[in-house]
Formats: sequence, structure tokens, C-alpha cells
Amino acid sequence: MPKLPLDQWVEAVVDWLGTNLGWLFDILSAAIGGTVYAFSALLHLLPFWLIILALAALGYRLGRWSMALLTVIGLLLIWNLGYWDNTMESTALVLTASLISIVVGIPLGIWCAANRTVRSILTPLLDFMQTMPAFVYLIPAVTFFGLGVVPGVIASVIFAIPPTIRLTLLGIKQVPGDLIEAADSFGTTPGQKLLQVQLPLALPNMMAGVNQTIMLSLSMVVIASMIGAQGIGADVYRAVTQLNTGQGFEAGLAVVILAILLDRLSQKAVGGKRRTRAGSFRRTAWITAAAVAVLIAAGITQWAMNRTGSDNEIAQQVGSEIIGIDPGSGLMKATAKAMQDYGLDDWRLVEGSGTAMTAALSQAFSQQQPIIVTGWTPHWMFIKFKLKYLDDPKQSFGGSEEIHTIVRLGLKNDMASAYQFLDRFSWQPSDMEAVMSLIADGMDPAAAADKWVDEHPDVVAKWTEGIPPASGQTIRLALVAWDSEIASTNVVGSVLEKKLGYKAELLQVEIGPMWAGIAGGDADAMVAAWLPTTSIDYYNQYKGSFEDLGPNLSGTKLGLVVPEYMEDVQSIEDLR
Ligand code: PBE
Repeated sequence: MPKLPLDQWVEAVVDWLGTNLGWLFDILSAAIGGTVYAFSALLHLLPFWLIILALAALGYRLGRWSMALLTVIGLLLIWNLGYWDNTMESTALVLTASLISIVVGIPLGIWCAANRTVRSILTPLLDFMQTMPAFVYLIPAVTFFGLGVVPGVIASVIFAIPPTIRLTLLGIKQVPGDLIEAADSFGTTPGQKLLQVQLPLALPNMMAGVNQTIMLSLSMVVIASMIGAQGIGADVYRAVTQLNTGQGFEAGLAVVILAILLDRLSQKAVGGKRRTRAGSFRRTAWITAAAVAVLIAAGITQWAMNRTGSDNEIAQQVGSEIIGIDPGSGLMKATAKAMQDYGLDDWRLVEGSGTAMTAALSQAFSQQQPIIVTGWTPHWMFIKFKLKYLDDPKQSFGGSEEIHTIVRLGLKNDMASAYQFLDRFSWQPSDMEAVMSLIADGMDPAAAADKWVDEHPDVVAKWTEGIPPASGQTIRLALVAWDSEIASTNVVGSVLEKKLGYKAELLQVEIGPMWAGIAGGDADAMVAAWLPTTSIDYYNQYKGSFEDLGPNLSGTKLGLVVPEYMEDVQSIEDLR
């Protein structure tokens, strides 16, 4: 039976939405981006000690001394470790996602309580939203909203809104029937009944939902950083890609502190002993809502102005952003250096991944919009799109490089045949590009590699001639999910399996863990060491714990890449 083309259907829908509802996404993007900007500007404007004092005072009011003390110690620790700014950045993201979830979620919950049909449609949808792995939302979010904090907020809202809806519904359902009857017998209108009987009684449940929503959106900050959201999540993600235990722990601790504070404060804010009169409660709620609305309006205006605020025309077009890839990569390091060399201080390098970068590029192409990305050759994007490298007169990105094959110590003895082949493996950039193109057009990487291997018997014969096949041993190949490395590693795996009798297991990891895996002997080989510059830090860090089998490809290139239709920019110097 043929496979249902579910993937293609989903992509067709997403494409259709992207082309036809672009204007709507732009409006949403401005509203969400502006709100995050407003919160983050406010949090950055106030000095850290003032924020700590204010929160400690709030903590004291809500939970007496222990709460105040916890607040002060926790926040001072974050500040002392140097994560204050990023923590505020993440707080802005969490506040925005929570605010949207509340504003959208509570009415939906009320609607569900009032209407059976709505409830029966929404309930399975909520299950779906909560159980679909959160990573999956990132993909359409990037297609619709580009890279940065906005798609992060969207993905967080989808993940975090269900508890608010569910518990609002539950709260209203649990209002005792006799109270409703009593209200009815007094002749209240449905509106009065809702506002004066149901909602006040449902409030504790609703707040429990809001509290969960806040915690869930906080849990999204690390995931959101994979598509360019700044903040403490990005510190965690960076630590993972670089295998930096100390930094990972510190940043993780900051997340924990933030979580505890948000949890306790939001829990105590409405529950507990604060039995204020309904009137004054309503007044406070209105004042808060009005203040937040003003703040957000200001944020949106400012955000829109910022995006076009530079005098450099190119900077205006792309919002002073360079779309990068994963933070541990050599390319990102080279780009950071280039930005320094060329004085691009007011530009921002957006962290993400290779996939997110190509998604942003495809999106820009479909609407012929300007974009600047970090790119490398060999890469299928140069075949699929008309692109150009920006000139690099200062040579910040270095010259052309080679990709080396690196194996663990002792492989020569343990897997002699594989070792011999890996030592011989070498090919041309055009070969690698051919495999990458097949994969980019939707072919499964392993199938694309098999196809290439079948179609190039002469090349493959040169690699394997005279090597005795093994008898089904498993060989572990480490790789990072860069398109170039996906292609090469799959080809190597295919040859090992089809021609040399091994069972190849591909381990997809981040760049730091890839090197550590080879050095520790957990992976047997990798074909992804760009040298002498791109991967040199890892090379030096693990020197002596691996064997370098020399280059498998030469003639690579790194740099800043733009579509050819951006005619008035030729060189990185034009960006200043
Ligand atoms: N790359 C591809 C990697 C090496 C291979 C250029 C994205 C990097 O470390 O930057």
C-alpha cells in the first residue's frame, strides 16, 4: 500500500498559508514583537537593584519574609553570575507568551463551558497541542514569522495555552448547581451570571491554569532559542552545542530560579489570604490592564521604528539582522569576528540552526525579500537559489579549507576494513552537492546516498578495492545536522553497509558532543572536521585523543550570503 502523503499535504497547507496570509502574519508579528520589546525595554530600563527591591516587596506582601528573602537571594545570584540581561530577555518572552495565553485562553475556556459543540471540537485539539513535540511547532512558526523571538512566542503559546483553557472550563463547570439555580431564580441575565457568580467562583481554578501556563512557557525558552530567541535559553543551548558543562549549569540554574520565582509569585498573587473586596479587585485589574496596554502600544511603535531605524539602507531592509546557524559552529565564530572586523556593532547575529537558516532563506525567496544569512559551500542552497557571497576584503572568514576525516584511537585495530576505507574516502564538492540536492528535494538522506553510490561505481570502487568485507559489525558515525555533513556521512554509511559488510549507525549530535564522542571512543568516526580554521578550537581541545585521517574534500568556503536580487550590496563593507 502506498504511503499517505501526509507530509506533502501539511507542507502544501503551510505554503498556502504563507503566501496568502502573509499580511496577517505581519500584523501578528508586529504585535507580538512589540509586546516582547515593551517588556524587555522596561526590564532593561530599570536598574537591576530596583527590580530586585520591587519584587522583594511584592514577595513580602504575598508571602512574608521567606518569600522576600528567596526573591532577593535568587535574583542576586543571577545578577552575580552575569545572566541578568539574558534572564530579563527570557522573562519578557515568558510574560508575552503568558499574557497572550491568558487573553486568548480564558475567553475560549468560557466559550467551551457555554457551548457543547465548541467543547467537543476544542478538547481533542488541546490534547493534540500538548502532546505534539514542541519542536515541531518551530518549523511552521519559522516559515510564517521568520527567525527570532516572535516564532518562539507563538510556539510557546501553542504549548502553554491548554491549561488556562481547561481549568477555566473546569472552574466554571464546578460551580455548584444550586448557586446557578439561585442566580436564575433572581432573574439574572447570562452575562450577570457569568461575571458575578461563575467567574468569581471559578477564579482559583483559573489561576491554577494560568500558573501552569506560565511554567510551561518558561519551559519553552530553550527550545525557542533554537530559532533565534535571545535570552537565558540561548545560553543553555550554546552550552550544549559547545559541551560547556559549567556554563550550562549556571544558565540552567538561572532558569530554575526564574521558574521558582514566577511560580511562587503567580501562585500567591491571587490565592491565599488576600480577600480584597470585589470592587477594589476590579479597579486594580483595570488599572493593571490599562498600564500593560499603554506599555505594549509604546513597545509596538518603538519596535516598528527600530526595525527601520538605521541610516544604512541595507540595514533597514533586513532589520540589522544576519541569520546565523547553531551557536557552536565555526561559521558563527567566524561571523562574529567579521562583524567586529567590519565594525557592525549595531547588527545582530541571530542564532538558530542550519535548517532554520535555510527555512528563512526559502521564505525570503518566495517573497523576494531581502535577507542576509551565514552560508557555506558546498551547499545545495547555491543550486536551488540564485545567491552570492558578499566580498570579504579583510579576509575575516579565512580562505578555502579542507574537510578532514577523524576517527577514534584504536579503530585501525578494531575495524581494519572500515579504517582503510575511511582513510581513502575523498570526493569532490560537486559530488557532495549532488547528494545534498537530492535530499533538499525531499529524498530520504539514506536513500539519496544509496542512489549516489549506485550511480558512481568507479569512484566507490577506488575507495573499497581490495578491502576485505567485515561480518556485520556496527560502526558508529557521528555527525552534526548540517546539510553538507548529512550528505557525506550518509554516503560513507552507505558504502560501509553496502560494500563492506558493516552495520552503520548514524549518531546525530551537536558539534561539541561530536568531537567529545570521538575522543571518548563512543563514536567511531566522523567526516565533518573543517580545517584549518572552522573547527580548529575543537581540534585543539581534543588533540591526542583522536586520529586525523586527512582531508576527504577540499575547496570549501564560508561567508555572508545574500540573494542575487539584492543588487546594491556587494561587500560586507556595504553593511556599515
Ligand atoms: N559548517 C559546515 C560547519 C562545518 C561544516 C560550515 C556549518 C561549521 O562549523 O561552521
